Amino acid sequence: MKKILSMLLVLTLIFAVTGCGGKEDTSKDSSNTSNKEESADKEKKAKYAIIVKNTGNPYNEKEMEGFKKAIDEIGAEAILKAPDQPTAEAQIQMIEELIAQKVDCIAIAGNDPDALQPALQKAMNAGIKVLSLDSAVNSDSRMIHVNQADPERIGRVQVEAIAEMIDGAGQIAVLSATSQATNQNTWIEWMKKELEKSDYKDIELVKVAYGDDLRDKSVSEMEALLKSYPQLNGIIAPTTVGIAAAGKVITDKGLLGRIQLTGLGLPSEMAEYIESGVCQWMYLWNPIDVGYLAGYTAQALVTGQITGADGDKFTAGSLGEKSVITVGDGTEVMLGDPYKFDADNIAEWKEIY
Ligand code: RAM
Repeated sequence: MKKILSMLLVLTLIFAVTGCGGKEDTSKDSSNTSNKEESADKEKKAKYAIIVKNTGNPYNEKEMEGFKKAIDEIGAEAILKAPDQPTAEAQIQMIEELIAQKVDCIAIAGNDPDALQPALQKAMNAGIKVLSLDSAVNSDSRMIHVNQADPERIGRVQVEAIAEMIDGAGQIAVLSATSQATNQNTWIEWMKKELEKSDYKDIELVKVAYGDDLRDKSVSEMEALLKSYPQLNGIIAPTTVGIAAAGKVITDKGLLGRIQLTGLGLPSEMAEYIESGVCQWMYLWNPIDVGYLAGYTAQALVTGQITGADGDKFTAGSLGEKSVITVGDGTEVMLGDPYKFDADNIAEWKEIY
């Protein structure tokens, strides 16, 4: 009996092994097709997350809108996140949540260049593709950065503007976002370099103030600047929250013509101040496009089309072909040039962003 049982067992095993082998051979082609289907399916089901600087800023909302538009076009799932405060701590908590959720990609507008590194490296070690947009994290914390425009141009053009508005002489101050924001800090560095030119020898930068991209804090920082520097002639606010707050304070205090204002503003928020002359002109780019470009950059990383290396190329939906270039010790993809908004074109743009 024992012999019969062990013979049966051997026969069963032989059958199982050959049966299995046969199945593998004949199913090769169909398994290839289903692999393709599976990866297309996986791409569709991929989860693409974006973390912007903070809530309550229409610029960040537009950025998320553009990101979602790209991810919708791809047919995947977009996860949109914004902390209440523009801090690294709040973003770290969100990164941890997204790692636990096993997302495929995290795109982040960093509230600090270095503080997010451990969390973002943890994400990359877990196979999540990481990119920054708008405000870069350091090159060890990401695979690529999506830059809105050339930082040197952004910085220099704002100094050129305020110098022209105050006729080349007087005191100016900068009303910025947070003291840790990579984008604003880089632009301010370029402003300072521009100010070294002899053309600006009669212009004094008296202070860089931080309104933290919070509306009320930006208003009170602007009021404090006026109090501390009664001779102040001009303000550069390289943040959409700051410039709108400064426009409001100048208007409310009846300082039109006495204090000049320029910087980076959303046409929808600044139209009234441009129309009144409080801000003669300012600059920006399309924040919807910044988010949209980040969405397609994310897809190119997730599908393995690019690795974030110099020379990589991909098609960013309706924005067309984009190339990855080395900047400093990391790589970037760039949206375009900053755009000038003034009384002649503001009516047209205020409806868009
Ligand atoms: C604010 C944010 C954002 C910046 C714009 C110009 O909305 O700080 O990061 O790019 O201003």
